[in-house]
Amino acid sequence: MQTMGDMNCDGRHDGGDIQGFVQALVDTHSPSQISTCDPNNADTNSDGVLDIFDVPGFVSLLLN
Ligand SMILES: [Ca+2]
Ligand SMILES: [Ca+2]
Repeated sequence: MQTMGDMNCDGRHDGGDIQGFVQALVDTHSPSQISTCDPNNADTNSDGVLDIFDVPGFVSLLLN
């Protein structure tokens, strides 16, 4: 199962993941408050950093 980009670990990429994704990017120093999922799932370009450059990959996962 693809977990990258699945911010709430429900096995799907949809609007429900957006909040967790945004939170992972803006607050990289504390665990997500809305999910027990790994915040590093937001690292869609797998460079080890959660930042703006992960947005295109996340959007792509949502659309596919
Ligand atoms: Ca999800
Ligand atoms: Ca990244």
